[in-house]
Amino acid sequence: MKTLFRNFLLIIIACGIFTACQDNRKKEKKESTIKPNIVFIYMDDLGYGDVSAYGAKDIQTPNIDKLADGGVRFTDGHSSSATCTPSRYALLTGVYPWRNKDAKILPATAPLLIDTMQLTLPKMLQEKGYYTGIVGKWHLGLGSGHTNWNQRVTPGPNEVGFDYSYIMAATQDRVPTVYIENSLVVGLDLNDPIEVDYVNNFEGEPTGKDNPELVTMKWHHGHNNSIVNGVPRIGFMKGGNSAKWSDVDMADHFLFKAKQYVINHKNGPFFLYYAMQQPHVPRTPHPRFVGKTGLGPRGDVIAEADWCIGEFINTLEKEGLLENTLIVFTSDNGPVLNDGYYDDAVEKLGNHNPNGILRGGKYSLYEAGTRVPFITYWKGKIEPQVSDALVCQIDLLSSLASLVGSVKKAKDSEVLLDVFTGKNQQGRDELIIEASTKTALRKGKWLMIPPYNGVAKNTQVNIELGNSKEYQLYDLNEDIAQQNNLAKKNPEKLDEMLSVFNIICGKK
Ligand code: NG6
Ligand code: CA
Repeated sequence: MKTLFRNFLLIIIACGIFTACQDNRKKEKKESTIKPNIVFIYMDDLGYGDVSAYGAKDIQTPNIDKLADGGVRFTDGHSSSATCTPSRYALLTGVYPWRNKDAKILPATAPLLIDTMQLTLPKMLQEKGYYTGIVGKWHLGLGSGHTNWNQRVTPGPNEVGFDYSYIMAATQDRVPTVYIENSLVVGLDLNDPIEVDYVNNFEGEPTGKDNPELVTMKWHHGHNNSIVNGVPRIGFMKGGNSAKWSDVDMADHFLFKAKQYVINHKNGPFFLYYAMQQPHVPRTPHPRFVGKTGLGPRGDVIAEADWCIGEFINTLEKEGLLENTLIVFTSDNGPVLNDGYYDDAVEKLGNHNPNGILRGGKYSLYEAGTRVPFITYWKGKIEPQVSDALVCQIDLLSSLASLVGSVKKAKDSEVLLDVFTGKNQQGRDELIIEASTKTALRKGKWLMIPPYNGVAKNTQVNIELGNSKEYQLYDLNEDIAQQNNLAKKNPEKLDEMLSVFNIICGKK
């Protein structure tokens, strides 16, 4: 009798546990159905004025415009820095790049910049059940300092939160000019090992400097080391011939990988960081885009990128994913014309202004350095609108955490989910912007740049950097082009800005 009773009890307990498990699984399933896929379409050096939805007349970007017209088009959206590595560091970690002394434009041989123990956006999403991937430009360092490109190149994206990675190590103008999939160089023949050096050339290897007869794209400044596909690069490389990418096919190649990723993970939820290489130098449009815009290769690669974005969105649509995918479109920093090659970007510019109405450009503390096209799109969920809210890419980590039910918050990343989804337009109160480790404060519509040594203008790239011996204070409401320095006329405002700046940046 006793045993019968005990068995009966055991059965009841087992049933209880089984039902609880079922309930939990149901809950998880229910929870996962409200988690949208998340895609970042991240451009390289695309300017505020380079998109027709932002006023460009001589370049048409119909596919980006569709996102802008159907989502939130931010007029005051910023990257965290006016150059790539620091900007991407902040995007993925939610930490201001000036807090990390190594967050500068990196050679491909630099060690991984993100601490593998650090919170990252993809790690946060992984914890919430997302499959996470990156396709495209990395430029955040790889390995521990002595990279052997013929073995696993690690740690890298897979160690900081990406389940899948298909990347170029640094930039299109830096060696090694190969793709790396989940830490292995794609198509490498170990009988022809890759060697990379950013200081010394390998004996007998031609360079842009010494062998101008071998180049098909002429260098203007820098970019005179190893020649690959007729393009002289930054850094020296030897071997790895079978693994070298084809520059003109790069856009199609990354697009194919991005589409494949979506199709493979369509049961989601997935996160994809689609980090496109355009319109960074060297600008190498596929032949079918050559001459499309009349603005030379820079215009043509923007048209090419826009086409890729259209194709990518078609894939989401075909797979029935568009209503369940939040897309963030933006750029890592502002525009530059001559960034080291003679490629007609200056000569064929015509009336196009990559900055739009803004002053400065890539490398600059003026507005065009970090104010970039910034769009959020989620079909059926985001009400189309133009938003003047001040937002920064650094805010995506904490904001998306709140979207997917994560309690994670990164140091400098504000929760602005309602702003990103167009439910309100109350953005940040203040933001520290950065250019080559120099910082400035945005507060409300005011911008304050403290005095900095250094040239006012980088004449090689023909961009004003924001350096001045004087304080600079601009009222962006009245003076978006930053023509009237009000520092002397409005000392109270300057003092107020300075004290906030000192508190945030921890300086006296
Ligand atoms: C600079 C390069 C520039 C570009 C930039 C990185 C020279 C003279 N200039 O050092 O061409 O590669 O680094 O651009 O080498 S970024 O968008 O990745 O920050
Ligand atoms: Ca860039």
